[in-house]
Amino acid sequence: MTQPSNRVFSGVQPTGNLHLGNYLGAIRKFVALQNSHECIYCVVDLHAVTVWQDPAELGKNIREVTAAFLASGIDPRKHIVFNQSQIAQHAELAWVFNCVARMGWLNRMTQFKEKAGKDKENASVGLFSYPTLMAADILLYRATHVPVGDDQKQHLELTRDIAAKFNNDFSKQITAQGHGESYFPQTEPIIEGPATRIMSLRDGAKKMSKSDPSDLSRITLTDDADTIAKKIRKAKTDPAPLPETLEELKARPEADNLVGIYAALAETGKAEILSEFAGKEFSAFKPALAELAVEKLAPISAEMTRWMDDPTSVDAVLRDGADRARAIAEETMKEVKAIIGFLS
Ligand code: AQP
Repeated sequence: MTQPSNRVFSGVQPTGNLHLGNYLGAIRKFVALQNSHECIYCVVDLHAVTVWQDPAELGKNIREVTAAFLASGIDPRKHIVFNQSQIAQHAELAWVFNCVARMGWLNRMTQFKEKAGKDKENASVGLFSYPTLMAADILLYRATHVPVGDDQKQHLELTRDIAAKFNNDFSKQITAQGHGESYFPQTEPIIEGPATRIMSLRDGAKKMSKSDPSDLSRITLTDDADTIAKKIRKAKTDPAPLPETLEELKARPEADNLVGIYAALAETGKAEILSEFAGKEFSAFKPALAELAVEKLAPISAEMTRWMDDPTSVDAVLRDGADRARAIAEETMKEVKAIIGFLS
């Protein structure tokens, strides 16, 4: 199989509470990339079970992420949408990468430290090796680009390190088997714009996250207009009016976050938002932000509900996507096994 020149891969975990950070930091970028790239978008359910998932909820959450993809404008006929556990090769390649990656590399991963917290001994082995599975997701399709939020930067660097070590360890076989100098590409992350790290509405120092115990910390894609307005009204801010400059804004994390959300929703920059709102109180800014958020999210939410009410169609999209993803995955794994020296 020849190395594709513009293939995008990315994923979202079906862990419930899909939020504005997931949308602005990832899903909206997925949509935009469809015009210029061949895209593969995955509901990463194998990643989800690295922490406990209620079996009675998991299926619904898988469909919800799929519904969010479709409602946001991802076209499953032109591109591929599927859930990870349907393709056994993700876990198979992850095993190979567990043998390529070094313990020291994984020990440096900050997301594991944050998620495992103080109780490291009790974290699953899967949570520790999460980044090698993520590398397998991406490299199984030899993707050239991965749109993600800022929190995934370190995992993308590890993916590049794993690809480089595999290419180096097996360089003779890779060349001899006609793949040129390297088999896996050096995948480029796409992390840009004002929404690479949306922060909690309750704490400007914490990332907006699905697992935050406070529902007021995030706007979810299924919140109705009143809930969105309430959450923005209650968002933590400081008493000063909005500043004139980006420099001043930087020193005020909660204000910076709300201006960043406004800019991302309006598809412009923070400077443009400040030029409109500098000197105004939050009592004027927050209703304008709520109105914009509702305008942008309500159509997505309505479309998500439509898909969620039709699980048979969602499942058909996932099955069709899996069939097309599997064809690529099988080919890659066949070549990887030959490179390693396994008998077929
Ligand atoms: N706050 C965020 N701002 C911008 N982008 C974000 N992403 C997540 N949070 C933000 C991006 O969304 C994509 C999907 O994320 P995920 O579902 O794979 O897992 P995550 O990063 O662990 O998401 P959460 O919401 O923060 O969940 P928990 O609470 O479990 O940690 C990724 O591209 C991610 O960068």
